[in-house]
Amino acid sequence: MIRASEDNEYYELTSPTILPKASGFLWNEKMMIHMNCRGYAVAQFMQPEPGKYSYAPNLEAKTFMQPEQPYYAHHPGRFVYVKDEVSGEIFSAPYEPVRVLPDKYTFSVGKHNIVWKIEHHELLIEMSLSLPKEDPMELWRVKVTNLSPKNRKLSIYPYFTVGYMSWMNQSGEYKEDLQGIVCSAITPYQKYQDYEKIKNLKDKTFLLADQEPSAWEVNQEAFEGEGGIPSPSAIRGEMLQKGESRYESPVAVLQYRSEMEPGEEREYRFIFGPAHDEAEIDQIRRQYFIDKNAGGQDGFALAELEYAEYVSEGRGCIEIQTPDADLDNFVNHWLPRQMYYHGQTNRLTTDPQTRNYLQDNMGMSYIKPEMARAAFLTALSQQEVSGAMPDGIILHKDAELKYINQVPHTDHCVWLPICLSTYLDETNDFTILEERVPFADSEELESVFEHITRAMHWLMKDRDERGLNFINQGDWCDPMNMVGYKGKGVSGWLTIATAYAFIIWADICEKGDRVNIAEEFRLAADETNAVVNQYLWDGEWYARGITDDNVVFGISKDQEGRIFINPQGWALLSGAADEEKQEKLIQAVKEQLETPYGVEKLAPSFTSMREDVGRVTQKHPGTAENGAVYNHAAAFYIYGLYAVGEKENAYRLLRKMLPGPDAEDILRRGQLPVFIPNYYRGAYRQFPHTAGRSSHLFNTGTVPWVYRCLIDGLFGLQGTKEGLQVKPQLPSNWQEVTVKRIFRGAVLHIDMKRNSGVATTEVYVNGKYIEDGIIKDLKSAAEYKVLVKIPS
Ligand code: CEZ
Repeated sequence: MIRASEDNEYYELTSPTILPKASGFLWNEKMMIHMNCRGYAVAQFMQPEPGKYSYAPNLEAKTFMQPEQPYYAHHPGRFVYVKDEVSGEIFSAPYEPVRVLPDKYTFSVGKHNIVWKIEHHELLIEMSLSLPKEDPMELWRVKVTNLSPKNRKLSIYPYFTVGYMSWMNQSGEYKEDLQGIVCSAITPYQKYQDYEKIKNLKDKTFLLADQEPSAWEVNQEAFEGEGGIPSPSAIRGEMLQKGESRYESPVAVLQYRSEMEPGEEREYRFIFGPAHDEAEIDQIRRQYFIDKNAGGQDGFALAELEYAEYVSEGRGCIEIQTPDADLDNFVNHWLPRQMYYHGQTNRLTTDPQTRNYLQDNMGMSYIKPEMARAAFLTALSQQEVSGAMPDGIILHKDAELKYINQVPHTDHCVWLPICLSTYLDETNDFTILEERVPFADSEELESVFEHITRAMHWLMKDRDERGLNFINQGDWCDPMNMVGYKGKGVSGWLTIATAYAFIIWADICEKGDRVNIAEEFRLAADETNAVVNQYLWDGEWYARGITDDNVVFGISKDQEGRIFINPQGWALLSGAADEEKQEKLIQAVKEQLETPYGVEKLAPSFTSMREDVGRVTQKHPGTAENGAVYNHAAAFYIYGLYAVGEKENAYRLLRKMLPGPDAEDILRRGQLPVFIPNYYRGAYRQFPHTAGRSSHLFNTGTVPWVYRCLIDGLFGLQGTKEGLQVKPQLPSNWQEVTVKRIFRGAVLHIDMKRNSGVATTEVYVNGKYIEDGIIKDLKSAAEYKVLVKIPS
């Protein structure tokens, strides 16, 4: 049903119907495409705001990427209809829209391409999608092979959705000189001031072909006729009508009629994407198609190669071999790729939420630390002199502040030291702390030290008389917007997270020779933890907050939202929870939040609006922040478990982030293990039937935290000022693992083995015993053999 390819470069699915939403995604410097196994696609490109070139059939709302997107017959897609000209039989690859179950089907998600192989009635259709590195466009290959022992008369009809482009102006036609279809539109606008912006947009959608088609159709309605999209009337005829679209929804369909001998194969190439004008399309055609025909370079193939190279730069810093092959596959191949995607694209927004931007770059610290460094400086240069961090980081001069960034959240400062600490662990680059950057409201330059210290002071001040941090209209939990909008409500989680941020900042200051500041924040952390225990401990776990009307919530007497995961995990990190409290809260989480699919964000899920908590309670129970297995929050908790040495609990939950290994679990999740989704449905105890279902949304802050869980926790290979600290926390049933760790340029081949002869973990480098388990004086480009003996 699903399997990794032999070289582990692809994940394969062998049916279009058992996991109908299974998908993969590709991205480049300007775009992203989410491709489903049945041929549906969601693509966006940046100009600089996200735009489309393949639209839904009706007016689409502009929004950020959503979980659990529904697919429907006219959903934008890329298909190939195939007609046997003799029998008249029709099917389509990869599966939609005709929905004839092929004799053989494979959907393979790779890192730099997505490939299908469909065999039906002795025809093999191979489709592949790749992207160039820079330009927003799709590179498609469609290969047809006649597997039968006789001549075949065929027509194939590559179909690319253009959809409803614009209510102001839309049209489309075939252009002989370009050998392709060009559809045109005007992005709707009303203010004359917007004309300056929209006049430069890439409002055209084009489909270029490397081979001249026999016919085409550009009018969606004419193509479908009475048969509709599963059985378009137009392909019943001998030839498509060569129609055009005049303020009618365009489509890009070509027809290739051919006779094929036994064993013969024919490959077609297509480019589909947005452009500003025909000159640009002509330029693309020359670069990708013509030069080759003229004996020059094969621009298309070169672009594919360059793209493969680009994606492969997203390598992580560990390669593992454990008793769990599925985990190995995910960690070695897909997890770094997903982190890299976040770091490179900023989730296709020009004003990422500050916490997302910082955490995405925390992940980038493992892959391209120089990019993370630059990002931290960018973020800090938008800080206010008061120490406050803005809700979004503006990355482009023409960026518009998105809706969510107009809502004041109070947590942004805590992420600064936390995310920076990973960067420092990896690089030991303390010079970043001396970098001088301006503020949003002042040109005056101050060091990064000073900036972050101000952020910590801001957190220290943005508190009520009890010493609890205000929540305003939200914290990490975006939609918790009505706890504190009157100015009084406080966030339990944020107060705890602040204590943790103080500790991290104190650690950094100490290592950066700012001992006084370190002391100040250690003290502040202790005081904060004391306040947390005084006002938020509910007896068995920590409360989530206290509302504007002084009502404590997330406690045992609540019917819904009785326990929230975030205060629990972060209390493990901040040290608020002593051993007794740790035990209690871990038990409470196990009993009330753990499910077969991971740990839920809260429980029971809210089933109706709680006006003193906010719109989080209005989300469907078990989805997103209202009680899903929200992997970002689950990852914080797992990280907390590792911080207190709870290795069995930690690994059990970590493993639940991936679908599988058994078939039942995979069916439940409905997703291939090529990314971690932002959530799996929760509300397990309320709606067991839907629990476990993947959101299929691969934008999530989860991934860098999972990586930290692996590096700092499970394998215990965290960087420190002195070197690499080896402190694994393997689950007790693992006898041996090997890890290749790339660290500050050095390559360490680490073998971790249970050994009944040792009482505590012992570390040997090239045969030499290392007293404190910290491997020092590592040389860049040098290789080391490390043996770690772990007590049985
Ligand atoms: O967005 C994420 C945010 O990008 O939700 C997280 C938050 O920490 C991230 O910064 C938790 O709230 O209703 C909403 O506005 C939601 O909050 C979504 O925007 C949410 C999506 O699920 C995307 O992951």
